[in-house]
Amino acid sequence: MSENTQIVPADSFESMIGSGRTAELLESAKPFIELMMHNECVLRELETKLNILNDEFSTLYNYNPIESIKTRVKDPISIVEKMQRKGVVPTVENIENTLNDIAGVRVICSFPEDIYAIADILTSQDDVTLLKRKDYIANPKPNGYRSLHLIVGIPIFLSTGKKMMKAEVQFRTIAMDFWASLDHKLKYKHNVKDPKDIAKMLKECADSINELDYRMQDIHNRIRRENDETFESNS
Ligand code: 0O2
Repeated sequence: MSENTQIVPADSFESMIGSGRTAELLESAKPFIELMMHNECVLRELETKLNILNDEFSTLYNYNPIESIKTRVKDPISIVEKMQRKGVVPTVENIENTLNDIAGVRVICSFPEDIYAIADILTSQDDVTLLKRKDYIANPKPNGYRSLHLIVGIPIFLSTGKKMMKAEVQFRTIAMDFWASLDHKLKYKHNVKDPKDIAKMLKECADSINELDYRMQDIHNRIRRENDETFESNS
C-alpha cells in the first residue's frame, strides 16, 4: 500500500467492512497509523526536553518556569478538514508534507519572560531546528489571541533509522491560556445571540490579561531581585 493512498477512501469504507475485507481495510490504514505513532514519539521527546529544563531551573534557581505541558496528536477529522481548507488531497504523504501541527505541544508558563527564555533554550539545542516562529504576543491577532508559536524540526530514532519530524509548540502564560480556552469555546457555539458583542468583550479581556501578565511579571522580578540582594548582603 503506497503512502499516496487517501486516508479515508470514503466510497469503499463501508463496502470493505460489509464484505469482510476488514484485514484489507486495516492494512490500508497502516501508513496513517504509523504516521500517528511517529507523531506520538515526537511529543514524548519534546515533553521530556521541556520537563528536563523545568527540573534544571528548579534545581539551579529554585523556580519552575513551566506550569504545565499539554500534548496532543491532531485527530484524523481535524487533519482531513485542515487539508481540505488548504485544498490538498489528504494522502499520508501530503499530510506529512503539508501540516506542521499534527504533533502539538502547549507549554503553559508562569510569566511572559519565561516563554521567551524556554523557547530560546529549546531551539538552541543541537537536535532541534526552528522552522517557523509566529510571535502572537508581540503581534497579537486582531481578536486578542496571544501565544508564541514555534514550528520545530526534531529527529526520532526508529528501528529503521532516523526520521525527521515536525511539531508545533505553543507557549502561553496561564492567563493567555485561560483566555484562549474561552475563545475556543465561542468558535463552537453557533447560537450565541450577539457574537460581535462577545468578541468585543473578549478583546477587552485579552488586553486586560496582557496588562496583568506584565504587572505580575514586574512583581515577580522585584521579589526575586530583593531576595537576591538580601542573600548577597547576608553572605
Ligand atoms: P487545534 O485543535 O487547536 O490544533 P499554518 O499552520 O501556518 O498554515 P495555522 O495552523 O492557522 O496556519 O497556524 P496558527 O495561526 O499558528 O494557529 C494554529 C493554532 O493556534 C490553532 O490550531 C489554535 O490552537 C491556535 N490559535 C490560533 N489562533 C487562535 C485564536 O484566535 N483563538 C484560539 N483560541 N486559538 C487560536 P487549530 O488548527 O485551529 O486547532
